[in-house]
Amino acid sequence: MKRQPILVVNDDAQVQKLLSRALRSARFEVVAAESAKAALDLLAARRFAVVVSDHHPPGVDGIELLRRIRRGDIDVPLVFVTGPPSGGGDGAVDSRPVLYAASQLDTEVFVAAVARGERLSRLARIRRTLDTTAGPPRSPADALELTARFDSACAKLWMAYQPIVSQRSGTVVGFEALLRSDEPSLATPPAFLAAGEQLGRLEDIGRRVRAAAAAAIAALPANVELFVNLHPFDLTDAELAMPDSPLSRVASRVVLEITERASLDRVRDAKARIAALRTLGFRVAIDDLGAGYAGLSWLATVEPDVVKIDMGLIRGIDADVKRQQVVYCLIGLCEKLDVRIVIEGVETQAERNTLVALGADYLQGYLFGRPERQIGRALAGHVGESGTHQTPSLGEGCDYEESDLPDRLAG
Ligand code: G
Ligand code: MN
Repeated sequence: MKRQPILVVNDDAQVQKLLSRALRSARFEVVAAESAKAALDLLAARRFAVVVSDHHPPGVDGIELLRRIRRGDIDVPLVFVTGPPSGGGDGAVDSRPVLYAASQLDTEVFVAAVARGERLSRLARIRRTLDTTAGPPRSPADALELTARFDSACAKLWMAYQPIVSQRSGTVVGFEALLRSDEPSLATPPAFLAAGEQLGRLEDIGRRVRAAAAAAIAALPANVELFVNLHPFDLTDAELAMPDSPLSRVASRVVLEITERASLDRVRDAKARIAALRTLGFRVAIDDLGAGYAGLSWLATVEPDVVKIDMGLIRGIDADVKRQQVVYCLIGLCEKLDVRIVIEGVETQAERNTLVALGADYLQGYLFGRPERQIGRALAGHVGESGTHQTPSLGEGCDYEESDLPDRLAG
């Protein structure tokens, strides 16, 4: 693991020099900041192993500095350097063993505290990498830490938008809004959602996602739908079903995707809640069909308007007769049930051609467009003035090769 530098915050040039020299002679790389603001700017730009500060850095008090540092980096240990009278020892000053008080007069104690801080910093990073648990936080300190990371992830939440393209009409018919966060410790949607579930704060995510999605609809032509992912527990949030919530006001343009990955069975009255959403004008999709358990029984429980087929069934479908048979039957089943079908994760032209040959129309995947932060940019890249899909490699409408299909499926 690459060694990270120590950030020393002190406005007294004399003390700054003393501390930096002590650390450098112990082979630490040191970066100096003369104010709390300068320190926070540096912390926003890169990671440090340890932050060294006195109790009263200029601008803010030490605890406030700590609070602001924790917003950006929950792990970095802080060594508080105290004045002469209280010095000595490196005792922890809060419930997490990451805070140290060390006297600036005793460089040996000071350097030892920073060295311990650096070891804790490494351990915390290793733990973060390994920590995939989804149970409730193990201790109040863990809960505090997870809360801080979760708050940071919420503050840095944004949505990416990926086009869904009709092969028959050659137009973009919709976009899926996908959750993203710039909080490094909860960077993937599953990690972010697992933290929300652990803390009982999934509705914080759901409300932000829906507000962002509602705002994004303004950028879309009237005939383009927005697909918004719901966690099954979002169904229990009263805000979702309120007629005057931001998303409900544009419900007729929204398809709510419910993923089967998390269990809908744990939601009481799920069927009635979904029916209430339909009354508001929302359409409802089953997401990732084919990826989890209980997939097909959901067709009866949810009675979806749309089914989205998981990309696991699609990968390499052009060379896999079994996958072709499964998808062919699913397309037929959805036709019978009068359910629209969207196929996810189409990456290659060969997959696309095979799917079109099997009768698929609405496709989504990297072949047509990656999730993009700017929905306008995604539109500009894929839809011309007239709303026509412009990806040149697609060819015209439904012009697939019969040879893309194995004999027993063709005709
Ligand atoms: O579970 P859900 O279908 O909502 O998740 C969609 C995820 O799949 C998104 O995170 C998106 O970035 C990713 N994705 C979208 N298109 C493709 C694709 O063509 N290939 C792969 N591997 N991933 C994709
Ligand atoms: Mn989805």
